[in-house]
Amino acid sequence: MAIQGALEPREIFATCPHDCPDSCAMVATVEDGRVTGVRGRRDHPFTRGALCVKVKNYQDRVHSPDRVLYPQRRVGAKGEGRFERITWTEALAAIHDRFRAVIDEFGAEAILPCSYIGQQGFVHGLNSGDAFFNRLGATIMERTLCASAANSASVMTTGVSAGVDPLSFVHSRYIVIWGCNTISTHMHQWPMIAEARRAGAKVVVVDPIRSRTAAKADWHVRIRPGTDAALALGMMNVIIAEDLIDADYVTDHTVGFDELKERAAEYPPDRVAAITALSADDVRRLAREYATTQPSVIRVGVAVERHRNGGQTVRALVSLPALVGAWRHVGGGVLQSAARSLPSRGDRISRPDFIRPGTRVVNQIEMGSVLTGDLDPPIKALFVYNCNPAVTVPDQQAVVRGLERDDLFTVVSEQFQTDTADYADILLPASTQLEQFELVYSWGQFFLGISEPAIAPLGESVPNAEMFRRLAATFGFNEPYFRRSDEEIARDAIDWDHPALEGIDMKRLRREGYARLNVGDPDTRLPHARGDFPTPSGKCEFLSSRALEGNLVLPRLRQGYEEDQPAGAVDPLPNYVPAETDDPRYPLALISPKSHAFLNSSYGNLATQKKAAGDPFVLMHPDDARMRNIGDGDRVGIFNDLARIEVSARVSDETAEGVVVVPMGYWRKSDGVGLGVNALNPAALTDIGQGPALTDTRVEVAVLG
Ligand SMILES: Nc1nc2c(c(=O)[nH]1)N[C@H]1C(S)=C(S)[C@@H](COP(=O)(O)OP(=O)(O)OC[C@H]3O[C@@H](n4cnc5c(=O)[nH]c(N)nc54)[C@H](O)[C@@H]3O)O[C@H]1N2
Ligand SMILES: Nc1nc2c(c(=O)[nH]1)N[C@H]1C(S)=C(S)[C@@H](COP(=O)(O)OP(=O)(O)OC[C@H]3O[C@@H](n4cnc5c(=O)[nH]c(N)nc54)[C@H](O)[C@@H]3O)O[C@H]1N2
Ligand SMILES: [Mo]
Repeated sequence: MAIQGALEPREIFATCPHDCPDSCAMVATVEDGRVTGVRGRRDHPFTRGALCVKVKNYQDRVHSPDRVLYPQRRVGAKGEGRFERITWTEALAAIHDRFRAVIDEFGAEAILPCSYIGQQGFVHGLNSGDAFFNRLGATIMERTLCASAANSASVMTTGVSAGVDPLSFVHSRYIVIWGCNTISTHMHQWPMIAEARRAGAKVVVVDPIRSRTAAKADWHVRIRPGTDAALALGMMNVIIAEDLIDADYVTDHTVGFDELKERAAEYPPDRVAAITALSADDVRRLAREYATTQPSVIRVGVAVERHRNGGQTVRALVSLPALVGAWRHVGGGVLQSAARSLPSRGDRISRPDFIRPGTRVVNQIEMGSVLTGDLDPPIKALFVYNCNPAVTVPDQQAVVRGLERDDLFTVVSEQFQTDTADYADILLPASTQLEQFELVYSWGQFFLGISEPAIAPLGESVPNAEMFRRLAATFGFNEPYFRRSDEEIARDAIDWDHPALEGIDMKRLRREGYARLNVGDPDTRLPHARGDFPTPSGKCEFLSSRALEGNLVLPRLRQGYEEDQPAGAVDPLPNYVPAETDDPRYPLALISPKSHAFLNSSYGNLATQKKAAGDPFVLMHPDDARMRNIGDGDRVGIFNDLARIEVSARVSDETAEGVVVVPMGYWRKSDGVGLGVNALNPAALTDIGQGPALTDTRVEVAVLG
């Protein structure tokens, strides 16, 4: 345990549990069994002591009077959210009996687990229930709500590489923040960018809106949503035509340059300008500056992968550094997901060996149709933990129709009574990070963090791992595997013998709270100066052998299940495919980025963050508003064929003409109309990685009369 004196108040090491690239090192102060405060650890080289607006009063989340603290059983109608308290024994028995009845009548595949990264740890996170559900024989849910398109696309191109260390950004001289709102969504990266800038770096933000980050950039490249691949291919066109490539690097460390050159030739600046709403001069300028100002680095945000062409977009972006030899320099290259630095042992977490051959796989984005369509066998039982699909999954009305089904038995494990929890038949109480032991990875930096329980779980809440231990025992899964303690699970989760973990063990983590992985010194680290791309060819694959051979799927997101795709299903070269969105009734592009004060839908119910976020709104350009007689503050309806939602208009040139913005995360029950922005987003999938294609959504907006 951390700085643990015998006397209160005690200080306990924790790591922020949220699905965020930063994974902050924190200290919690405890007095009389209560968490009295949290603060960031100043000594952490990446997070440096600052906590964001979401987490800096984390004690209020822990001790909120709205916590779900006891098992409960539904008493009202589905969705009414009325429950009565029961015991854990009763809850487990109810789940067991109903699951068994479903299995007897429909088979185990009629049971569907649904989780995401409400908790970003190895012990209680995304995969904490996999072994249980694999053993049960349940349908596998492909969990692709976030970065699966980009992860698959990156792995296809540069391999299982973590890319540039965010701390190395201080050495970068040209920083392209591409579809990422750093200041809101991973603010701890900003000080490194600011330091680089003081040393002369130029900061470019590619974003359709003047986000908090774009407002601070040297150059805001205001691109039309969903057209980033065309811009990247246009940059390649210019870089190749003007001979700005690093010819030696390309020859020695890449595959498929000739083919890429042909593809890029299809994207001259004039054509790209017409697609992206930028000028041809801007395309040329970005290409020249990016290629010639070294070290240049690209920070890829999730927004660029959020459309049907999202995977290929990321392929194009992560190909750029190899073309110009950016990888030769410290602080040169690309950062998409740092998590690939960590040698995790997915096989020991998810136990894919428990999966019965041929088990059905469904996709989380399509949850609405999965729950309402005619599957054989149908889904008769649903188990939700670590996620809030009633808010975060597209085609919200279909999801809700599914959850409303009287014949669907739904279990929800939650800290709060979310919009999803309202539909539970059995609601189970989940503990928070300060009530449990956890080992936390990061997808934005190279540190591993630990959390010690600062207080005992409140009420009868339990950490996820304990919930699954209880469930496994109830179902008679007697393998010792299902009895592992939290610490044993943490030990199993990583390959501690891997060179990245040299000198790091649990003892040290418990003593120090965090440890930097052995991935090299950020001031000298050069992951791909000599190629060494962990791809099948060992090179940066402009022409993807995985696409040619058909092996694109990331197993971790599928309960360990791996499936090959047919060769030829995916274009082996980065490409741009326009969204088919020319319905004249819906001329406005809708994007739904993260809220500054919420963490996805988490905190959407807590006073401090709700106040900071304000009421739900749509941001629209003054010209678009004028054409529709919409004034600032007017109540408006936003609609398309899927749904209609009502919010207030915020008229501002922060957004581009033709682009409307409704930040995500507001709860249905608190947004005044019962529908959120995901009601307008169809359950469309990306070209690679089966992620959500949210950015192709088109809508119309009208003032409410
Ligand atoms: N405050 C806060 N922080 C968070 C989260 C949160 O909900 N709130 N969520 C966490 C999670 S799970 C994630 S995945 C990360 C994501 O963090 P980011 O990668 O920053 O993702 P977004 O906020 O979705 O989008 C970033 C920017 O991309 C822009 N954008 C939208 N469409 C396009 C497009 O087609 N092209 C380009 N170039 N730009 C586009 C948006 O206007 C937005 O400013 O943040 C994490 N951190
Ligand atoms: N329109 C639109 N939709 C989006 C996005 C977008 O940008 N726009 N972003 C997408 C992205 S990037 C992501 S990552 C997803 C996120 O989607 P979700 O994973 O559904 O994220 P949250 O809304 O944060 O819900 C997580 C829930 O887990 C609960 N939780 C936290 N810790 C624990 C725990 O230890 N145990 C249990 N049982 N529960 C816990 C929290 O209370 C919270 O309600 O949303 C996606 N959906
Ligand atoms: Mo995410």
